[in-house]
This record gives sequence, C-alpha cells and structure tokens, in this order.
Amino acid sequence: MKTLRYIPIPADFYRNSRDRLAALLPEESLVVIHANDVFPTNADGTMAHHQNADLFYLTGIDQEETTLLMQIGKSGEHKDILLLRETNERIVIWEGARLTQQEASQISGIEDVRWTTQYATVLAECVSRARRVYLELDEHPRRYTQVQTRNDRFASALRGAYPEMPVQSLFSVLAGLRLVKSAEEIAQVREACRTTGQGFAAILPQIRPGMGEWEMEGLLSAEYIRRRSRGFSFLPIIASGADTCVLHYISNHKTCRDGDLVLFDVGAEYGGYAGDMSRTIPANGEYTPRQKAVYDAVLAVHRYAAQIMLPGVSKTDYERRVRRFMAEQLIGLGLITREQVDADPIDPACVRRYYMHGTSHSLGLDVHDVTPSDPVFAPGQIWTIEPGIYIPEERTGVRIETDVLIRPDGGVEDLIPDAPLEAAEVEAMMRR
Ligand SMILES: [Mn+2]
Repeated sequence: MKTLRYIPIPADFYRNSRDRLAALLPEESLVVIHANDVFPTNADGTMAHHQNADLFYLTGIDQEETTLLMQIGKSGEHKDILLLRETNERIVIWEGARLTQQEASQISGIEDVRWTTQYATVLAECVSRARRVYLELDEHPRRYTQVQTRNDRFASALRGAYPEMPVQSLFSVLAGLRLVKSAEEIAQVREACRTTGQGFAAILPQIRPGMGEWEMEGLLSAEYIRRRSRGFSFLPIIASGADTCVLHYISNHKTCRDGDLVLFDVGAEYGGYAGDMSRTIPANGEYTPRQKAVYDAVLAVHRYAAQIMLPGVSKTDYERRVRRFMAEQLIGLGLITREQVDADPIDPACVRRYYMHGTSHSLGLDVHDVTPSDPVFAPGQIWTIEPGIYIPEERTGVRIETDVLIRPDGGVEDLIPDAPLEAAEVEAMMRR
C-alpha cells in the first residue's frame, strides 16, 4: 500500500473483528466510530494524527476524518459503511496521497466506501433505521482530559438531535474483544517488541558517563525508525540518577554521571501496535554491589510474576501475590521489616512505599491497552511484567519490564528476548 510504512494485517482480520462485534450486539443497533481529531498546535501547525484504536481495530484504516457505521441486523448480520476524507489533486500535492475508495476497501474489507461529503445524509439514514446507537463513550477508568474527542462531540450532538434514541457504550464490548489477540495482531506486537529490544541492544555499547539522556533518546529513535517504526509508542522515559525514582520522567534533559543508574522505559510502535520495555543500566557499565542487589531483587520479583501469570488467575489476585513476594525482597534489602509485613500479612501496605505501581497492564493498539474490569488471564493475551523498586533516599530506582504472550499451554513467552535481562548480561553488552 503506497501510504503505509508497515505491512498491514490482511482485510480478513478486520472483517472478522466486525463480525465478532456484531455478534455481541442486539439487532437494529447502529455502531458509529470516528477517527481521532488532528489536534492544532499554533498558527497553521498540527500534531501528528494518532488513530482511534477502536476504529483501527475494526477497519485497519489509519487516516484522519474516517467514520465507520455498522448497521446490525438479525443474528449478527451487519451492513458496514466507511466514510473517507475525499482526496483531490490539491491534497495530493500538499499533503501527499490519501487512500482512494478502492484502497480503503482493500485494507478494511468494507465494500461500501463513500466520501465524508455524504456524512450527514448517510448518518441520518442509518439512525432512522436503528433502535439504539452504540458509541465510544468515555468510560476509561484512568482517562483524564479536558479535551472533548470527536466521538464525545458526536455523542452530545446525537443526544441533542435524537433525544429519544438510546445511546450505549462500546467500551466493555470492545475491551473484551481487544484483550485477546489474534495471530495477526500477535505478529504485529511481536514486530513492535523486536524493534523495541533490538534497537535498545544496539545503543547499549555506546552509553557512557557524560552522555545526555536526550542523546540516548536520539540514538534509540533512529534505531526504531530505521526498522520501519513510526517512532516511540509513548513518550520515552530515559532517567538517570535520582530521576530513576520519578515514574513518569519524560524531560530527558540531564547528562548521566559516573555511578548513576539509567532507567529506560521505552517502546517502539509498529503498524499501530505498541512495544513497552524497561531496563535499568549502570551508566559506566558496572553495577555497584548495592545497585546489583536492588536489581536482582527486582529481577526475582519479575521471574516470580512470570511464573504465576497463569490462565484462570485474576489480575487482582496476581497483583496481590506479587506484592507479597515483593515484601520479602524489600525485607532482604533492609528497606522494610518483618514486623511491618506481619502486621498486615494479606497485602502489606508498607510495600507501596518502595513499589507504588501495578505489575502488569495489557498491551496492544494502546500501550495501556483497554481491558474489562478485573480481567482474568487467558491464552492469547499480551501483558507487560514490570516490577520496580524505588529508593529516593539512595537515588536508586530500578524497573525491569518485558512484554509477554500467554501461550495455550499456560506458560508465558518473552516477546523482547533481544534486550538483556540479567545484570551480568547488561554489563557484558555494555562492554562491547
Ligand atoms: Mn508499561
């Protein structure tokens, strides 16, 4: 496809996604999903377009101003219409090619593709035939934004124009579908993870004291883009020294010093899917004994978490068990006491002083991929495993994060085998 840097998933996958969604919805429903807005910056500038993940999941169309309409009939039948921004000579000259109707049809498997100039007419027609409308309503438990999305605006417009029409949320339905990855999606995440790990391994030997965190970011960005990624899958965290304890440090503005740890929490995107990896390395190529002790404690927790991430286990139970195991490691490091843990044995709160975030999140089109509330592990799911220990008083933070696929036999497969995990492996790679 002329506009794509990546190899797209075949249209059958998107046909399948729409079939599976339709099968879960009552007849005479209408589904409407819009592309994300292109956000303005200043003057005539805009931010890069980031596609709406649900729209991409159902169509594979990575272009602004796209709308999907699905009219659900009896027993899972559905009629789909894709509205596409009209391309013309002027747009081709200034912005480059946009998808033709035929190309959009090839990517999505939707036969009925029209230009957005027909938006109002097509929508009115579809709504008049529907008994209820399913939309992407803002239900994400951790989303906080002042900005109204295109889907939010549409929801209020629809409620204004058709006050009697029941409006339902797609969130839990699509979150349930997106939680389990198909073979095609696993291949895309695998590629994102391969790029994430190989790019990191490539820059490791170049890192030394005095190097700017931004220089490491630059090197990594080049490695990712060279491998057909469009760039980082989220704002990269490259934190040295005391900032290894700042969970969402993204300014990457300091130079690292001899004796510092450098914490990388980075990922490459590929074809819309995200990689997400953390590694913590010694700037000078050798961990101090204390740094290594903390590192090994985090790695032990990581290994334990990978062992208990089994089909049938709920995410909540898993997190609680990981925290209990973490408590033992923190006692070993002299950070908390046995008495503190025994006072609160089920889920010792003292752990949170040094380990304040969750161990795992689902990964896919979104870095923190959507899930139903309290998901249960099952084959075909992709999760991060990312324990960490943060000791501000020692300017020491360590996080180790891999992405894993839960296999049909119940074990997990590390999707980032190219990035070193053991402290000795990190040191050996940095010596190269
Ligand atoms: Mn993560």
